[in-house]
Amino acid sequence: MHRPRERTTAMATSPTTIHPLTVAAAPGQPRGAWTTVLTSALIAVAVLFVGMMLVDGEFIPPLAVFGVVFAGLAAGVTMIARRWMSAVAGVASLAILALHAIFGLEDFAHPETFFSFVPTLAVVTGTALAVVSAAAVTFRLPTRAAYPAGGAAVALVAAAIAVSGIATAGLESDARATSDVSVVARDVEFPDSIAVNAGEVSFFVQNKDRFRHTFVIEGQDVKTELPGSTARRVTATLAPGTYTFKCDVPGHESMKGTIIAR
Ligand SMILES: [Cu+2]
Repeated sequence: MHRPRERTTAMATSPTTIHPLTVAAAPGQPRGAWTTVLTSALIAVAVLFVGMMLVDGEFIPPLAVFGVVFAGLAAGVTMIARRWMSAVAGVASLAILALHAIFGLEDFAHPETFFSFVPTLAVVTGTALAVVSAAAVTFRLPTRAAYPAGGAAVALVAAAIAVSGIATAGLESDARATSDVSVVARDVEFPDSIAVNAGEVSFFVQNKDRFRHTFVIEGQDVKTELPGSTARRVTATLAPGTYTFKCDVPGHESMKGTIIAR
């Protein structure tokens, strides 16, 4: 009986196991360039999440979890040099990228609030870079673009810090008039209720948080952006009755109260 010798021969004569992370090296670029960029991006995102907690000065469970997960992914990619590990890091980064793209979309329109604009942009940039480099490692793409991609990400974040820093520094709070009704936003909370005299009402809304809020009166066509650490005057004409006011920043659903106009 004829045995398929070719197959055994073929197996025996293929002794060179290609390292999973071996990719075609471009001139001047080391073979593991994408892995280096991926690891750096994962560490940067982990540091960002921990940094956001430090800036806020409090323990925020989701940020702590994300920080630990991304530090773990960075360690995993470094220690487990397998393509599946990079793929896992890529999928996790894509999830965080999607989350921030949805919840942080409005932040991009408001560079005048440094502590909303920069963290959101940095997380989106870092996770996007991680997704791209994880894909490059997983699918063994040429390393030519690795360091330029990393450099572009760093340049983008640096530009965002400069632009947002200037925009934030240039902000001024509105002046308060004696008849204004005071409303304070602090620690992602608004007061539960505000009593006002019906008619033309001027609110003096102070945002005591570093990040942005909004002041919206439902059904009254009143919506004011409240940049971090600033105050805005908002005027509305209110007939006697009750009105719901809120902040409509995604994730700030707890910032809701009632205006009672008499
Ligand atoms: Cu808010």
